[in-house]
Amino acid sequence: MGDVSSKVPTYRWEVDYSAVRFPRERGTIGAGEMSSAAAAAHRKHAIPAGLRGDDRAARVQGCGTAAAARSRLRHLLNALLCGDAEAAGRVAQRALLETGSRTAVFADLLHPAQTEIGNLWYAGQASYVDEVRVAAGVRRIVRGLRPTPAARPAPRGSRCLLAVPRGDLHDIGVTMFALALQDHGWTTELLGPGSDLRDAVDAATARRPNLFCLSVACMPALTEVEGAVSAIRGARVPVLVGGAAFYRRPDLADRLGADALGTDVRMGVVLARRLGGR
Ligand code: B12
Repeated sequence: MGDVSSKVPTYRWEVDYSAVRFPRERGTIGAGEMSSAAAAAHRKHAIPAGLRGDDRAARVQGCGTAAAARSRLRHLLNALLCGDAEAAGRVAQRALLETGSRTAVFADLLHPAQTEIGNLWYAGQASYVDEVRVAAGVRRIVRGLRPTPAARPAPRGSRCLLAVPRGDLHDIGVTMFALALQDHGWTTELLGPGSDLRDAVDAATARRPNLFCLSVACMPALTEVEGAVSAIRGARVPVLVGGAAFYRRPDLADRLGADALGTDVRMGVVLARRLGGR
């Protein structure tokens, strides 16, 4: 494969990146944006040292240095903003080739790209239309990456039920997480965004998976989610939560009574293994 950078056109939105902090340079969440209770909860759930945005993390990504990782992210963003699906796909496929891990591409490239689009929107440098175009491109890439089975999968027969609250359209994160779980040996069942949380409770209590996962971007009434989490845990099924709703309020995971919060797909598979408990 040739040099990706030479093939990616420059988008007219070419952004002044000095104004935008990359998510991995400031950790997973800007602690300054949180209340002290939220910051304490974030520390409790934080990604272990070594998985942050430094050169060490860049090496995990197969990028060599943090600067190379930023450059790859930038090429991807430009291609996605242009609607150049082919160029964007090439950047992601190259990352997959170098890391040999779909989970790494999700956690270290595609998730940060989406976060960056959110930041650009906040900075007034990307529009809603850009956001939708990029999301469509990322969805396509997610579905086009080949499975990369993990060397040490979860025990045979590990089953996970995943759900999103009714009407929550943010399906990219939960799709990535389901695929990463599959690469780590899990059988996954995803309840669609049309289903009620009561359906999720019924399914979890009837099917008794090893783990129940809830992905939330738009949080429904907290009492409703608390009730569902409590009923599922009452059936002795551990509950792992994640998604954009927890970015600035990681304390919500405790409030909901969840067993743990996974702030990205890599941390999610580690926690799933721990909670799945076999
Ligand atoms: C793309 C996007 C959209 C797209 C969604 C397209 C799609 N098919 O998914 C569209 C344009 C449709 C959209 C709509 C809206 N959006 Co929107 N959107 C985003 C954006 C820019 C990126 C989301 C994304 O894909 N992230 C990438 C994925 C990979 O990240 P993720 O979901 O967090 O998943 C990762 C981890 O969290 C983890 N994970 C995910 N789930 C789970 C579950 C478990 C158990 C575990 C362990 C881990 C895990 O693994 C993933 C990979 O690492 C974010 C901004 C941002 N900074 O993220 C806003 C954002 C999520 N949206 C937001 C809002 C408010 C909306 C709207 C209400 C806007 C509006 N006024 O219309 C609507 C709601 C529509 C609806 N009914 O759901 C808010 C949510 C606010 C909050 N809860 O705090 C955000 C954060 C933007 C903001 N304002 O700050 N959005």
